[in-house]
Amino acid sequence: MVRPRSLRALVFDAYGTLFDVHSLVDLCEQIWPGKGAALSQLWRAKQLEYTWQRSLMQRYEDFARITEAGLRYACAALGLQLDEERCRALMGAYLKLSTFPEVRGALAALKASKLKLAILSNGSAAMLRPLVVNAGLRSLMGIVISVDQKKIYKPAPAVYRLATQRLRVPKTAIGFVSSNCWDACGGEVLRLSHLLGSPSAFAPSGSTAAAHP
Ligand code: LAC
Repeated sequence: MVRPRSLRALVFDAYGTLFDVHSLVDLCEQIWPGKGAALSQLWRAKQLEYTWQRSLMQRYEDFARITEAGLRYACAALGLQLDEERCRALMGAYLKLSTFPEVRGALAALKASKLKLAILSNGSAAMLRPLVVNAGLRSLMGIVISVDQKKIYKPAPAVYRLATQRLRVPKTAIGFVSSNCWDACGGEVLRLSHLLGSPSAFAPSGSTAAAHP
């Protein structure tokens, strides 16, 4: 694999970039037929909204609690009964999300090209560790960085600085990969090379990530 000479490390967002949060649709569908896709969409939207609210209020809560709160909201809003057993099953499944099909091959090729690879995620270590292991990515993705150390969520600038601190690589030599456009824009604050962003409704105006989805 050919890579820019200046690039020494690639840092990946986890949820939505490497791991498909909507791989839970099938399980949601089994529990509440006909509602799986709607539940998964609302759950994710609320989960993210809560992270931004918590950061603004400076009242951090662990991502597992945020994720569960998002699930409870989404079920209530859609009129779906969430008992403790269902809640445990869905939260357990969050530790076993599928990766997108191209992820394993791409990471293997990048690792072979001697790039340092890392995850930088909102997820807590207790969520990310099993996620990486269950997906069989442990040998490819040695460094997993959680925002939990900073007690604030993306896209707060302090979070992206964790990547330069932990990797000990200058920020100009780090590529940041996220399919969450607002996250890619957050990475730009530190001038981490922005490599990928998806066309997303969440792109702040004036950002290059918004201009080049
Ligand atoms: C993460 C969220 C933003 O993994 O997807 O940090």
